[in-house]
Amino acid sequence: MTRDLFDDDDNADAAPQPATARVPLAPGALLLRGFTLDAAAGLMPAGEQVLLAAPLRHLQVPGGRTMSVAMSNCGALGWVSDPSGYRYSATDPLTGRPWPAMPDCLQALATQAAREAGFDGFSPNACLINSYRPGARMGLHQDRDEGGKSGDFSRPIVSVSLGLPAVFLFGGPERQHKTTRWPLQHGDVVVWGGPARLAFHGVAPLKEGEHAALGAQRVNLTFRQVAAVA
Ligand SMILES: [Mn+2]
Repeated sequence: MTRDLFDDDDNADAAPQPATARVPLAPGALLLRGFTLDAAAGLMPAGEQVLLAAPLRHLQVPGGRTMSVAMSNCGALGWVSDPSGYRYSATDPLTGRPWPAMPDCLQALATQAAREAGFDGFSPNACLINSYRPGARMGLHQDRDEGGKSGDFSRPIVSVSLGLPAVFLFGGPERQHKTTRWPLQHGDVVVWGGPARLAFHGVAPLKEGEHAALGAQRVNLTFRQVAAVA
């Protein structure tokens, strides 16, 4: 008997996984497997340049806890947190300078991924760079600092995974909604917008491992189009 390569009815674990695929996570949310696999080698030097000018750092959240994920930004605006709250800022509080410009290759990737997911005209002005070391995690949260005073959530979030694999948790618009778990690999991109834009999401604690290009680390680039900052 000849078995269809992608017929996984009888044993999902044994079915070969295509290198690229479109996987719906929820209405408005799409995982583009391997979307940036070919471009990944070019993205990493661009990211390294950004981090020379705006180093990774562990931010404090309101309440005083320190995040396990190290962060930086590029683009006109960067997401920052301190004991007084979360916000977007045009300057890096660590250096007092504007954030490094968003490299063209990153901007183009984000626009292409958004288009692929059905969101034309995405033009991000903020790219948050998150570095996860083994054990680092991101608790369930919504991305809602982008809407500004007008509460404009018409633009999607584009999230690029590089380095070690991680498990992405994706829920609904209320914290108590059940979450589903999605393994993310180097080169995967998740786009969520429309009815999924304010979905709660997070990342399970990163497992130990070593990635050929990035070492014991997962780097997540998330692109946002932030409404005017007050
Ligand atoms: Mn988020």
